[in-house]
Amino acid sequence: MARERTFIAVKPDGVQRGLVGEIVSRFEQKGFKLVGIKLMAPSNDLARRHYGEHEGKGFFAGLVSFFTSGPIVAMCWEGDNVIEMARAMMGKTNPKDAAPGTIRGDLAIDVGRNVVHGSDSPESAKRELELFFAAGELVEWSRGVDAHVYEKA
Ligand code: D4T
Repeated sequence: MARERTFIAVKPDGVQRGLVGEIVSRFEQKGFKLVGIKLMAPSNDLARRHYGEHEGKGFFAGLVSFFTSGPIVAMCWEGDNVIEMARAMMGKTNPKDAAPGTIRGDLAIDVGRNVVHGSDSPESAKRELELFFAAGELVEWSRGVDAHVYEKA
C-alpha cells in the first residue's frame, strides 16, 4: 500500500550546527521511513524555484542567500499523514512561537535560522520532491518493523 511522502530538508544552519543526526533521529523515532537522503549544495536557481511563492517579499533575497550558503540535507520521509505530522514535529515557522518539544521549539531561536524545512501540502510535497530528487534516488524498500508501527501494515 502506498503511503504518503514528504520533502524534509535540514537547512544550512542545521548542517553547520551538527543537528543532522538529531533531526533524522526524530523522524526515525516517530516511525516514519526514510526513502531518500543526500547532502547537497543548492544552486541559486534551485533555491529560487523552491521558495518561488515568496518571490517579491522582503525576506526573499536573504532566504535564497541563506539557503545557498552551505550544504543542506535533502530527505524524503514516508508514512501515513507524514506531511501534517512532520509539520507538527517541526513546530511553527518562527521558533519564538514553536512549542517546546518541537524541532524548532527545541533547537532554534530566529525565523531566518529555523534549521528545517518541510512541505506544507501534498501538492508542495510532490513539487519539492521532484525538484530535489531524480526518480532513481528514492528507494523502495520494505520494513519488517511496519507491523509494529501500523495496525494495518
Ligand atoms: P519552510 O518553507 O522553510 O519550511 O518554512 P515554512 O513553510 O514553515 O514557512 P514559510 O514558507 O512561511 O517561510 C519560508 C522560510 O522563510 C523564512 N522566513 C519566513 C524568514 O526568513 N523571514 C520571515 O519573515 C518569514 C515569514 C523562514 C522560512
